[in-house]
Amino acid sequence: MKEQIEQIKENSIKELSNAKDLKELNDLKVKYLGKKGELTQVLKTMGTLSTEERPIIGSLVNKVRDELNELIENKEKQLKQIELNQKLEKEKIDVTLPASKNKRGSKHPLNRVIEEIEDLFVSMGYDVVDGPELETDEYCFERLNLPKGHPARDMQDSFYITTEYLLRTQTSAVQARVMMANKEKTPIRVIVPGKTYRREDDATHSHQFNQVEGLVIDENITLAHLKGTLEVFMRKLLGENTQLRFRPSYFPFTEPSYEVDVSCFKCGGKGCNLCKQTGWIELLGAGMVHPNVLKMNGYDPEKYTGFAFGTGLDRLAMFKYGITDMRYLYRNDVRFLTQFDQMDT
Ligand code: FA5
Repeated sequence: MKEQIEQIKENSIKELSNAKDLKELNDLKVKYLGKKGELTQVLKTMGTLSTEERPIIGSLVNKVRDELNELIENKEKQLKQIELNQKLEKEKIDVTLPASKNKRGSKHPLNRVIEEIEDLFVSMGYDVVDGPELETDEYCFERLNLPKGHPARDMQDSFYITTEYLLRTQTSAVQARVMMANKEKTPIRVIVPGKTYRREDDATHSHQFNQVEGLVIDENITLAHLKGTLEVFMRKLLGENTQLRFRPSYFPFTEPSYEVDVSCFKCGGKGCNLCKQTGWIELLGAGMVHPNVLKMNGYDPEKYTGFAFGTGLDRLAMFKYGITDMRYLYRNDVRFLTQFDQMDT
């Protein structure tokens, strides 16, 4: 039996030393020391031995078992270290590699312009107000001095939903809403950025576009206030050297009315392809609120005066960022939209 134990010891030491991984080591542990393992089987036959042999063989089996346990423990440590090294080797991080780029969204050029305008006017004490895009004929036209059948209605080709409801053609509709909501309360100082709709579609006209409206009503408001306000507005947006030119025009809701041009910010007024060699770019409609409009919407025109202006935000964004076709603004092409991250003023 002694030889048998020595043989088991020899075999197991050889096999354990050659174990290549933890799984193999564990299988060998079971093979030799497990419940049905070879060494355990030897212990079970102890009953057949004489009383003299029993303690000798017993202590020999225990010694071998202790030796094997120690061997397994050491081998286990060694294999674990090897596994860890292999893992570390595989997961090695090259800190010199360039970092992968985070894809960030970018602000739409129209929103950039709207936010810039809002910040400016809020800093001058204006409120930013909103109105419905599905508007009534009453607010879009009638309360702005444009009764049914008025020829000036043809200036804006409209999307009517019913005979009474249409998609608003101008943010001026909100002028009447603000006046009706405040009735004689002054001062009114609001801007209204928002979507507007007309039956038009080409490189410089879109069926859906954006306007920003401005309205101020108080006692003693004059054309000088309008001029000063538009100067601040345009210079902030387009550059300190921007000049303004007021040309007489016609809007049913203002009297007098003006088209307001700004000096071309590309050539500084000398003439270039952007301003079609004129040196000027038409950007705004404006004027003093028509007395009829004041009266119709709850303000005494003998006591109050006001000014209003409106401009197309799409065109403003196009000029500011050098965009050649308005339809780019609505195609949501990420390559187009991300360009403006670097261009902020
Ligand atoms: C108006 O809409 C007036 N409500 C502006 C106004 C307000 C005048 C307050 C007086 C007092 P107009 O139709 O010119 O005016 O449009 C104003 C601007 O909207 C235009 O200068 C242009 O920049 C923009 N616009 C008009 N139609 C389109 C369109 N189809 N696509 C893109 N922009 C447009």
